[in-house]
Amino acid sequence: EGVNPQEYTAIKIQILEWPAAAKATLDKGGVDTDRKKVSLVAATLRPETMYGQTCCFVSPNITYGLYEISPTEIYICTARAAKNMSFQKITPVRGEAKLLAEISGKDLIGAKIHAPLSVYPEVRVLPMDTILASKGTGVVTSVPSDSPDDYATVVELAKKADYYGIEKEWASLEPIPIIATPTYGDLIAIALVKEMKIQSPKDKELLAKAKEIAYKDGFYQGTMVIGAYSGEKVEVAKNKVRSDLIAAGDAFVYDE
Ligand code: A2H
Repeated sequence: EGVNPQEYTAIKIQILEWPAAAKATLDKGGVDTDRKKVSLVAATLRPETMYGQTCCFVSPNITYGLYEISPTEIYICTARAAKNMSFQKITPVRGEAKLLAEISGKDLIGAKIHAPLSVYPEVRVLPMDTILASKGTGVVTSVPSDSPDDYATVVELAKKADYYGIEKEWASLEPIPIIATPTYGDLIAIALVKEMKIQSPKDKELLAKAKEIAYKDGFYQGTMVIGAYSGEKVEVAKNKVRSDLIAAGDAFVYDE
């Protein structure tokens, strides 16, 4: 963990339909999720891009927990994130996060989910090998229009769908223009991946560079081209979109 505190927006991505493997694990653990809202919690630095979510990534190599947040609500994230949340007034009891069940990221793949603000009302959980268990919640929502990492990952998944055990269509939703910048147009991540000839999610150094450019250009030069603040500068719109998500109960502040 770094010395710089990071303030994330935690996005609640509701599970609409469990894959068979996940269902089996929950049944075995005696966890009844029928009348409860269960959400994957994705940590993001770019709440203003949530209109463009096309899937949600988990790591097939991470074990996630289902944590009871209230009698009617359950969050899915890493144990480390749940512990942090318990000291941020997110769980009912300070310092405690009640674990209901553990589930492998692998078993969550294919879950049908609802990502708040996304123009796609239903998307899927897909695998991302580069997720770090030591950062955020271990869950990353995918915005391929604005995140080079996300774009490189969905391209790879669509290309090798069988290998990853997914349906190609799940990784093939069109990226949505969210932000326009003078230099890179309205799909900055795709422009950068092409310009820098990034071939796969394993091109770490190039992706780090692309990420840096996309982040700065989007924030300082970008104008929203979708949503309630279309036409406004990203610098201004970012916090408005974030506040709206929080007010709607679709997100909360998560620090680490
Ligand atoms: B961002 P920082 Cl559109 N492992 O959200 C790997 N990546 C993670 C992660 C983890 N455990 N937890 C969060 N992230 C991603 C949106 C986005 C993001 C866009 C553009 C850039 C971008 C949609 N994905 O991040 O290391 C999440 O992806 C580039 C900075 O804490 C989160 O924000 O600085 C960001 O990395 C947090 O990265």
